[in-house]
Amino acid sequence: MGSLTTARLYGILDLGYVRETEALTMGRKMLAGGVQVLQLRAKGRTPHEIVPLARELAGICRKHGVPFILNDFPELVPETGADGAHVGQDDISVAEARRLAGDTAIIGKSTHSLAQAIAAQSESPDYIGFGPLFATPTKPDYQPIGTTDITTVHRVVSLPIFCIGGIKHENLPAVLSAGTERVVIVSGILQAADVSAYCRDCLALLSAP
Ligand code: 3NM
Repeated sequence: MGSLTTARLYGILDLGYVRETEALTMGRKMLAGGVQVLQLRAKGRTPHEIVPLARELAGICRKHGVPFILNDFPELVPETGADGAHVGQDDISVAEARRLAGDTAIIGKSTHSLAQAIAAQSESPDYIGFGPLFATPTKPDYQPIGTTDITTVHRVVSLPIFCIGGIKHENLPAVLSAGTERVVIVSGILQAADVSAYCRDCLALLSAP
């Protein structure tokens, strides 16, 4: 399986943007484009709705050697074959998520400030999200934190840090210049005219020396 420690492009398949019937096709396009981590985000859906789709996505991701992460629902990790789960600030602890998901599961945690990122480190997640950098319709109620703390967060937090929120191909060079190597992109990917090409173009920027 690909490793989180080398992953630079993390794509989220958010059912707020993609119809359930299109989700597998979209997942395949994202993987063909080279996303190195894939998350299923299905806010408001029940486990009953999530499990069949998650199982299929887990199988496709496994073939590509890409870690597959469920947003929330760590308890569904064992039965879906997902590689892990992502929890938010208001969700259960990393330890509790790990207990539900299994010892070898990848557990990620959202952080929305430098202070939260530092606090999250003591919970030992496998990675953190850091954002939203910019205002985003995908998470409209969150205050953007900008890019000024990116250098500091990388200095003080020794976990893989994925910047998130309002990141697109257009502003990726500026985000990278602010001091990160890893990003999560949601609407930029899902609304692209050619999803795979968009992912490849982002990866080209992310992999540039
Ligand atoms: N989490 P887009 S921002 C799902 O800051 C999510 O924790 C965030 O979507 C956080 O790439 C975000 O469309 C939305 O802006 C990112």
